[in-house]
Amino acid sequence: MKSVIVSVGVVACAQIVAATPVQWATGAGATNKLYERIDTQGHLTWQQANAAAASHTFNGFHGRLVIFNGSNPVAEQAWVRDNVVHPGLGGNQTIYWTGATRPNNSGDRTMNWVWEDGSAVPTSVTTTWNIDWNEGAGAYAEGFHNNYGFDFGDYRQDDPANRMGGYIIEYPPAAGSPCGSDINRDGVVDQGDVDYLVNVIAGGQDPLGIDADFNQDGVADQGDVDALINVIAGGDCP
Ligand SMILES: [Ca+2]
Ligand SMILES: [Ca+2]
Ligand SMILES: [Ca+2]
Repeated sequence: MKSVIVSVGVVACAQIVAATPVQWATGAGATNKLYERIDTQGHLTWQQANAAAASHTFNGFHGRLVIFNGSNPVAEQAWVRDNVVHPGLGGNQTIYWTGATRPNNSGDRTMNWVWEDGSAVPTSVTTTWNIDWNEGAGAYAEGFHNNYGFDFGDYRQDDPANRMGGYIIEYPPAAGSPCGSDINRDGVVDQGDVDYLVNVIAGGQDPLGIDADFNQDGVADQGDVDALINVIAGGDCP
């Protein structure tokens, strides 16, 4: 069912010509988030990658550097490696930035890593990384390491040795639904989305921070609810 929703969304937004993000929709630990590898040329600091990730959009949702915050972060990391990072890379020795940073290279290597959203990276994840601080003193970030003999590791944010091949973006689960109709981001498009939207428009709590102007006409009102119901019933995106 979820794969059907994804394919509809891709068709409806065929004008987006960037590489199509891949959704992790099935299996243990599946996040329903969408992931995309962006290949770049030459020097790339973590700050540059972080800003670039936020400038990418898919189905109306902004991307951000990938973070592993699903129900099983270690499984999420492995899934992204196998399905997003590795395909097509071949034997190139290169690194792709993720959304994990550390302000310096002192203290316990597995501690004090922070995701781009401000939450702490659990040691269940950092203990799977090769943290060597080989690049000397400075601020670090974490990346997928292709063909280094290990898969995940630290690297200095300013890319001192021009090792970067790009960065990995994630989009929220709702980006996989037609025109963002999975309002409540639970992986299915149904009455729950209508309920969530109606509640937000009525002034209720909005823990997900949605854009309640579903039909993008500048106001959040009954017209947005009607447009969402139409999409759920199989109609066109507004
Ligand atoms: Ca290193
Ligand atoms: Ca939903
Ligand atoms: Ca509206």
